[in-house]
Amino acid sequence: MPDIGDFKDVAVIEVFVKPGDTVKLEQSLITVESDKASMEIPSSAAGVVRELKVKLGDTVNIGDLLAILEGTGGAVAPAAAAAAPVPAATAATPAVAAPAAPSAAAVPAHNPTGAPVGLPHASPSVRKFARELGVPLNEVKGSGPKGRITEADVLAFTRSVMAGATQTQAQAAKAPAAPAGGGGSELGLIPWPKVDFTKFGPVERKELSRIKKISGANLLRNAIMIPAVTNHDDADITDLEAFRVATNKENEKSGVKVTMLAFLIKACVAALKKYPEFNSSLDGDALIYKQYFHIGFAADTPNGLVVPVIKDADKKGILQISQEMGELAKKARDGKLTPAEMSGACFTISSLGGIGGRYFTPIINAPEVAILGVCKSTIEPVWDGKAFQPRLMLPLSLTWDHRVIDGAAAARFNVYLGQILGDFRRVLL
Ligand code: CAO
Repeated sequence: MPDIGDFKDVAVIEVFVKPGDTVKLEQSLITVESDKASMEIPSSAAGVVRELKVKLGDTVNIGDLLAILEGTGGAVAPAAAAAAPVPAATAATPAVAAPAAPSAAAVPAHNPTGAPVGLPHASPSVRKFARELGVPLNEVKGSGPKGRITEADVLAFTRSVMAGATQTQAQAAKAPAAPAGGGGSELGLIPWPKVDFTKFGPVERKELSRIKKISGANLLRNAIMIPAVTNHDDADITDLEAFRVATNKENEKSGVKVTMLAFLIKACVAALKKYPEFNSSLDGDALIYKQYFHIGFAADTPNGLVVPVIKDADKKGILQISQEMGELAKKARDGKLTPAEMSGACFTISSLGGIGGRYFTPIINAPEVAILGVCKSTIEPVWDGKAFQPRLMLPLSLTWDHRVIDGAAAARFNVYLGQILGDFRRVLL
């Protein structure tokens, strides 16, 4: 059992293999579930399962032996997975945040040997959601990976029952699936177009990476379930950019490059402190206000998007944040981020500043309630009351959950963010 972060006595909720099965390297052996997340544990070796050391309902800890495999040469290897586990696509995993695992794209999708018995196949948050609605999970048909029941399935079931459908009809109601799956029927949508593209020209079919599959499911849920609005604004970062460039010159030898994103993280912490509802999460009819400031940042990797998290950004200086960001971004690109390094974010920043563009509408990384998108700064003519001045303007796009935040608060958040970025001394006030 590998180190999966700060977990103890996690329950085994699925067992995918049985003695006699042939297991590939990094094939999922079991799913474990804590009160926060469920995740699949991959095998650290390939071979034939000689003995399983865990069963459904057991609890496991780091270092526990999960199975004994017999290699093709007859050698026996313990399959306590050494590779980092692949978080399952649950509500608890970051959303935009595609969890990365070492060689995540290379992890083959496992084929469960049979339907897991016992607990319905759903994450803790989905179970909680179902309990709140009084939905019997064992009557809900799962549309997620491996038949996992998603929040959308629970909602679809509820809608069907409320519309007077029979239970069978309710079960038949399909949750929104990946577009190509043709889901969305309960939303009254027409089916996803099925086109034979070869009729029009040569094509090549490529499987989505594991990160894309996981993030896609999360993005779809967040896009459908969150009444999201995006406010666009500009921040004058002329002086801040000059300070950043000067700081980098002074620190040339340190090897740490101060980035605009580090200043944005610090500025967002100040804005989250001033407007605490942006640092909250919905829990039924209540809001959980977080008293910590962990900021996620979207990182583009060859396998897809991941969101590493700078923990306790309020307690760190710009240099430390820049250094940590550099390390986390490298780990992200190398596919070496651990689940712990991608969890716990209160708020996410998605910066396309190094690439280009003006504004965009980022999707909220549930259960967070807002996300800041940043694009490339450009010199703009800004009227100072007497004349136009050339100022370096940074485009900001703040997407927020309208169930928690109102438009006026979002506008204030952006204005305050702009004021801080315009004069960073305000952080001290
Ligand atoms: N305006 C103008 N220039 C900017 C800028 C901005 N807002 N932000 C960064 N830059 C510049 C940097 O100064 C740097 O220039 P130099 O090389 O001349 O110093 C260059 O752009 C490259 O920056 P970077 O991208 O390497 O560094 P970063 O700190 O801005 O970003 C990271 C790091 C990991 C966030 C980034 O590499 C990345 O992955 N961005 C993509 C995130 C993404 O895909 N978001 C979309 C999510 S929705 O699908």
